[in-house]
Amino acid sequence: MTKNWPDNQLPVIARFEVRYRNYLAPDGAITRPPPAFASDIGLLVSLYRAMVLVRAFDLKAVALQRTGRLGTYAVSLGQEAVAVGVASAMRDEDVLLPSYRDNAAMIWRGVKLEEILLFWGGDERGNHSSGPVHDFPCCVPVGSQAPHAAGVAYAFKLRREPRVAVCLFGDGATSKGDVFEAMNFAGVHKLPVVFVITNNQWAISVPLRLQTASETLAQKAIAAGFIGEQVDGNDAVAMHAAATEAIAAARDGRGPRLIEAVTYRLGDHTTADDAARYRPPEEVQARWKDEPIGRLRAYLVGRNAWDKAKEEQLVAECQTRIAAAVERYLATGPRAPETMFDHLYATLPPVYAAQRRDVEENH
Ligand SMILES: Cc1ncc(C[n+]2csc(CCOP(=O)(O)OP(=O)(O)O)c2C)c(N)n1
Ligand SMILES: [Mg+2]
Repeated sequence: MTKNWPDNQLPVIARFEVRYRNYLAPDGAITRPPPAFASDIGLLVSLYRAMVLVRAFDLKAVALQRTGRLGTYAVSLGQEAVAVGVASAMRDEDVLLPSYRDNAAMIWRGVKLEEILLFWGGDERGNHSSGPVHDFPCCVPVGSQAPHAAGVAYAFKLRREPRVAVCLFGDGATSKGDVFEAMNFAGVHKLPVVFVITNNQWAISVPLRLQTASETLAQKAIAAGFIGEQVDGNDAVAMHAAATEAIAAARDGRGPRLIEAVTYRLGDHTTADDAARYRPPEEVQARWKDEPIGRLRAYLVGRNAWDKAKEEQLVAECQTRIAAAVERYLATGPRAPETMFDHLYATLPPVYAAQRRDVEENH
């Protein structure tokens, strides 16, 4: 009989830890002293305004889809603090690589509401946006923005530019080879890239427990040789703080970082989904108490920085801005069909050039 060796006597050669960041409780109370920037109430108000805007915009986009005036659309209901917290920590010259659910980050960086509507209305002109020209368009293939981000960061390193690639993707994307390959490469080459996982607990109908057996998603960074931190993704202050630190570290040549933003997808996956078919409405209801907008509002009200009149004014401003964007979107005429050939190649191969001519002349 084999002797049962006491393996637990073997020496431990490595230990790892994952830290968790939170400053605001769901009721807006402070859980630990917030970082210095939190005394800049103007900044916190701007984070709040950006979250309120995107939530109202999402509602309108869904209404447009339901009335046949927009294609499939993905709301970010409940997870607004992630994209806003991250985008607000970036510099203009950094590069954003967002997923399809990160409109709030794109809007923060200057993409116009009507451009987002154009894109989801099936018009490629929406991707020729007013955001920084070096930012990437939102990525619909799950996780493929991660290797792009590693490539962008590799270019920054080679050119010795103090810029950072910031890449957002979902919990589901962490099961993709692309994501781990990108993190591995970024770790080896100490690239200036920050990966942000928006862990909203769901990948369409797949819950997190079927996505991974890992205790956290943040710890996936450890295998790639860099720091992974878990953050309360419903706390805009924590998101801004975590992103600021991670981006500064990447810019200073200290290599990549991973942020796991823990939040919850309060809405359907997209307008093509009915989440009630795979998750109990009571689960969703229970998560509303954690949502990020009410939390930051409560904090601001507690500091006398927000009140009912300001809220009413903000809601009215958002409605006016959204209505004007919708008007511009709906007034945009369709493109000529032959333009579908225009943006895939720098120089159109002859076979497509012929097809383009055919479409132009006969349709
Ligand atoms: C490569 C690829 N595979 C599958 C899909 C279909 N798909 C779209 S979203 C999605 C789930 C993604 O979940 P997650 O990464 O958690 O992001 P979330 O939608 O929750 O923001 C899947 C499988 C896709 N878009 N791309
Ligand atoms: Mg998800």
